[in-house]
Amino acid sequence: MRVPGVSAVLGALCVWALVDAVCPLSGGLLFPRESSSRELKELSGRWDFRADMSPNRNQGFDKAWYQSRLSQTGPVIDMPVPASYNDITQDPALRDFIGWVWYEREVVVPARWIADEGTRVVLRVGSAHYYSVVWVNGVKVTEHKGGHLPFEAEIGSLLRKDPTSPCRITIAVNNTLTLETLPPGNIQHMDDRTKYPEGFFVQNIYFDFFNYAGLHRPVLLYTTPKAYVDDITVVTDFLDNTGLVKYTVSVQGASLATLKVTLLDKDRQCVAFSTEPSGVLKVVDVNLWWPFLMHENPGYLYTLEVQLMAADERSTYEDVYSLPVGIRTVNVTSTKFLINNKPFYFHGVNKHEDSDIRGKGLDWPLIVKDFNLLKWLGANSFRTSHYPYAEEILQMCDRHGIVVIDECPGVGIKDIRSFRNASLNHHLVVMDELVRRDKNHPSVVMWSVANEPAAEMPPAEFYFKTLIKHTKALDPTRPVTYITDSNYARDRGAPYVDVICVNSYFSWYHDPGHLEVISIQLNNQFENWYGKYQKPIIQSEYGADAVPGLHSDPPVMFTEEYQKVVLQNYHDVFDQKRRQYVVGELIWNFADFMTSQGITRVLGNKKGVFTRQRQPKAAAFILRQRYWSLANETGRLPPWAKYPCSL
Ligand code: GCB
Repeated sequence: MRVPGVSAVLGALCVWALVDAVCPLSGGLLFPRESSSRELKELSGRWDFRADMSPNRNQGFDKAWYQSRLSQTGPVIDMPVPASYNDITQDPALRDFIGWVWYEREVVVPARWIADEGTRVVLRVGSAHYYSVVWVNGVKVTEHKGGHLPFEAEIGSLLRKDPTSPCRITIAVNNTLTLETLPPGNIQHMDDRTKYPEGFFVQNIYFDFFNYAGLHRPVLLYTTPKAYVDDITVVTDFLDNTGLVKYTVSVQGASLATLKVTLLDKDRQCVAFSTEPSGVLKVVDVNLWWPFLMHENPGYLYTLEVQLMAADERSTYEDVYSLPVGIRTVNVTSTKFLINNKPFYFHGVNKHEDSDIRGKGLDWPLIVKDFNLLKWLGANSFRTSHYPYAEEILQMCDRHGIVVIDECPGVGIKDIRSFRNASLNHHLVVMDELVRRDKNHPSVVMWSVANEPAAEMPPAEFYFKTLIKHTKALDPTRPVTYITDSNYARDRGAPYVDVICVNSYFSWYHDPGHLEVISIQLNNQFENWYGKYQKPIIQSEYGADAVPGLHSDPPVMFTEEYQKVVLQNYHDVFDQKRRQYVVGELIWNFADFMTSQGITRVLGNKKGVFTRQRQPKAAAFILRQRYWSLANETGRLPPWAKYPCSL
């Protein structure tokens, strides 16, 4: 009895390996938006659900659970979507479940979508962790490898085959992590019957957050006409007062099409127009996209409205898609990170998609609360540690001018076997998917291809050289990095990154309890890295755990005072080095978050400056004071945001 269906998982892996090999990304994956030509139907809410608890976790496939209603093949429970399934019930077996779970929902599809042969009906899954297989009315329509990124399938032609049957969507999701997944993991079977019950196994992971699973982001149906705008790519620049929007539109479903490409300002006034599928739009008296606290009018967005007209022998088609566009540039020198040619200093946070009950499930109240807290803190940036966040969150960043380092799920690449070609090939595909999804967000200023890999291992050099080169080829306009915690002298990928991002936990993981070492060690850290590479440096993580409500003076580890003093000691060094080549500081972490159980984690990681419920610890006030004074020094604040005297 081998759990969780290792053969099934491996079988699935072979299929995916094949898909990866034969299907390089084709086409776009524009965020689904309603328009005069596109309709949208959200499938959020209650779904039927069953975890496959069979010993090999493969019963669902053996018994073809997708062929009939899930409730006909066994018991089902209610499961909200979007949400992780782990914390929804009282069952520890479901919280810690590894293997396939099954979701099902029957949907009423508007009759006109089916009747009109000129309409494409697309089923989109915002993210499902980790492997997914999707069926509609028992017919497999797609599969996808990897959480945190969307995937979709056109299902209109299938629905039209039997317009009388309802649209039953079945999604099987498997959260098993292997040495070749991103993030990597490893299933370990414990065969010593004197210690473990039969079938006992654990999922080893090499990252510090709970491996939440399920349908994490909205599942929805949307329509486009048969001839449609498939993808848009914009790259922006400016010269004096003139903004330049270089764009490319790709069209599917029509060999001949006419286009109208209109750039509208905030008041919906046309500022530039073209009828070409690609070109450069010029914007006189441009309003640039500026980060929060760097300008009195941050996050200025134009709208690129693309209108397509096409015809075939049967019909005419019109499609309209609107894309928000921020005009800005990003450049890196040996000492500076420049946005719109002005030095930008990251004073921000690392986050997680994580909260009570819903786990990693998208939740609008939480998103808006977090943005309010970011602004309260005076944060101008965050890193999407350690995986791509929901597109809805990036849209908020675009709107509010919050700058983003966009990270792929390459966290915990620690085992030398995870540097092999199979892993690298998958990592390249994930970067393809990430850049395809996020390339048009002005808030995204840098790609991070990994967090704390074992960069000192010999194969790391080829791995990161290839990965970074690939990412730069996908997007030559943004710098690329990965986050390191290795020794400057032995890090094999650092020669290839544009910005050095270093994590360190002096007086915590090293010399615990010795606050007096921070200044020397941090200073040396910076001098060593800069001395060797002459690239700008971001302190991409630093911090200390604080259990809210624990106090001690003099400070002792795990108290709010200790966390506060760690921060202050780091800040003193940042203040010296930011005048030279340090271009940012990102606290670990914005909020406490759940991890797997372990002897160093008390109901999760407590390095948040906010609790998991988003209440401030003492450190939050220290950070707030600092960030607002940094903003006063380096930015141009709107009158309403002047350094509040109440601080
Ligand atoms: C790190 C990791 C992060 C952990 C953090 C910690 O270096 O990048 O994922 O949560 O340290 O608190 O240990």
